[in-house]
Amino acid sequence: MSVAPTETPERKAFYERIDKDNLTPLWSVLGDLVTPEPKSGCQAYGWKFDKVRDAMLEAGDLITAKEAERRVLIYENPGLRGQSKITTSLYAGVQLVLPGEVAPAHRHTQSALRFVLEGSGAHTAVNGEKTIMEYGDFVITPPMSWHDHGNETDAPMFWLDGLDIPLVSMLDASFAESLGEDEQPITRQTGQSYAEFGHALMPINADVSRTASPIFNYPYVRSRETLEAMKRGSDPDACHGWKVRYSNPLDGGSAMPTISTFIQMLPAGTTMPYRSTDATIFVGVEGGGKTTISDVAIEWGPRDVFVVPSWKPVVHEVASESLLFSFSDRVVQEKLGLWRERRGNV
Ligand code: 1HN
Repeated sequence: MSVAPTETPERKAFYERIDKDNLTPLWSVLGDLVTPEPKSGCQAYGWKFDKVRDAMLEAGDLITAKEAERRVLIYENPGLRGQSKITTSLYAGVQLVLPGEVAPAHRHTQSALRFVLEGSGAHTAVNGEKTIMEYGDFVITPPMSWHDHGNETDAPMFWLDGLDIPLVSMLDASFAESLGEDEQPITRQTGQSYAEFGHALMPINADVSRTASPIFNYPYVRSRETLEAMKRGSDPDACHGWKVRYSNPLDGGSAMPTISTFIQMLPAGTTMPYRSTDATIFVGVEGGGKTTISDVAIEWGPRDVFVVPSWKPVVHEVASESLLFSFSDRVVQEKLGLWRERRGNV
């Protein structure tokens, strides 16, 4: 759009006069409001897990999971400091639950995802059912579902949390409450949701109008099997390798209403440049390599997190087969008719 018109003394006097009545001229701000391309404070950036892990263990000495409610260190985008955002629309953090600890039951309108980074066998409970978490598992807590976490193992458990907090704040739609108990009552068998909905079957009376997936733990062993089968049966996509999205078996849509989630296997080599309007958070799962986002190169390995802003071209380069989990607000943009992508160097 055009540059702002010059400020004459008469115009300036006028702006100051109307300012008192909370009015402002569009022609002074239009260029910043409606840009020819996405323009964001969000920056390309990466966090090494080893460093985050050390800080988390220090936090473990300073505060209990119960006192903190959630013992989390927030990944703050360097271009959005002080806002608890990893991208303009999404929040991410690393959570630590030590042996014997509980993170007490609560619920909120924000959707949350967990992606397990370290440990084996701790649990999360969602809407009356427990699930045991393993490395690479992807777990969801849909809007307003009760959730609490516990670690009955003898090792610390770390996972990445992704939430739509900035999106919900923008809409002024935050509601939250505590249950008042550490753990919610368990009314379903562990693994029941996956057994009922995870095999292309579902109970005949299932409520298919739910906006989030009835599966709340997508186990890594299954995701990996799918990617291995795709690798055996098809050529990799030039931009993405073999890539799948986590879907809601009720309607084929996104597992959560506001956050899209993906896992991909990259063959050894370099991907074709790719850009899309959904700023994306990536998590290394296996292997590792270098991802170049415009002119910023980020080295990553398992458990490392990096962020790609909207509409910045991305190239992944891996020496051997590597896996990446990722999430973004793509589902929201698609529903609003805003999502765009571009393949190749154009
Ligand atoms: C939350 O409920 C969890 O349940 C983690 O583990 C992080 C950050 C902000 C608000 C709620 C959790 C959160 C959160």
